[in-house]
Amino acid sequence: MLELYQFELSHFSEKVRLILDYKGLAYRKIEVVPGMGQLELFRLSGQKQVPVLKDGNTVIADSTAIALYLDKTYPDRPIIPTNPQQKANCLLLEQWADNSIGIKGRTILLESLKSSNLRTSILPVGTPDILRNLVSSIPREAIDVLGLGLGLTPDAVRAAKAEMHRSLESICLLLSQNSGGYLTGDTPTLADLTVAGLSLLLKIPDGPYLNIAENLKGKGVPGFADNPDYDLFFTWRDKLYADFRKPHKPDMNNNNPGTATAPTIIAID
Ligand SMILES: N[C@@H](CCC(=O)N[C@@H](CS)C(=O)NCC(=O)O)C(=O)O
Repeated sequence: MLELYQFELSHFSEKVRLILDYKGLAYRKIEVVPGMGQLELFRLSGQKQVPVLKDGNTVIADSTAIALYLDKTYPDRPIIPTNPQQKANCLLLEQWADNSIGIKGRTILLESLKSSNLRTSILPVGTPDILRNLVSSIPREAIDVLGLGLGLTPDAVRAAKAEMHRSLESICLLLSQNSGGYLTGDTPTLADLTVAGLSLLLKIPDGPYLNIAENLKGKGVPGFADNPDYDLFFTWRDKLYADFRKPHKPDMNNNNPGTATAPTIIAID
């Protein structure tokens, strides 16, 4: 069976889970423990980021590479259009969404991580106490310094939020103009699945899709999740989930070292 090395609350992992579900491919989730688990991931894939897909002896890192591999290897329910114009639009939108919604979304989330509660709550359940305590004991000032070191300046956060607003406005315009119901036509493509999956942390889908606390479902980043200007987008996204995303199934046999059986909650209000 396909194996997905992931973080449950990673939006790039969610992009791949949505693609796997859309294509009707069964897979097993392997929750990577931040830090220790990523060393194993490095040994497996030569890099330390999730998602990583393992298909027999084939190991693929990076959500775009995984998407292209899946579409080539499992061509049923294709996600790359054959029509040249639709294909170009699809690939451009996917690349744009990775860099815009994916990367700016992370900046916006990182800013929220300044609260110690939120910082520890996004760690997977299997995270050793020593690491959990270490993360929670980092003072807010140190996070600010770290944040500045990572380019998380107030200006960078403001710019990320402004870009996210422009991105969502553009997506709403595209959706309102496209009678086919999807970004490039009348069936979902890699563009739709990417945009929908990467919006995970802006507003957590309200449904049985993720292994998280019930009270977090439907919650998200204020100013985005509760903004009526984006109702069209989130209604579209939630319909895509209802139509194609499969419910989370607990894996009773997850006993991989360096991995967690389930992620813990994320406290976004
Ligand atoms: N370009 C990569 C980005 C993946 C990525 O940013 N993954 C994040 C989680 S959403 C990660 O693994 N972060 C941990 C780290 O960088 O150490 C992709 O498309 O898969």
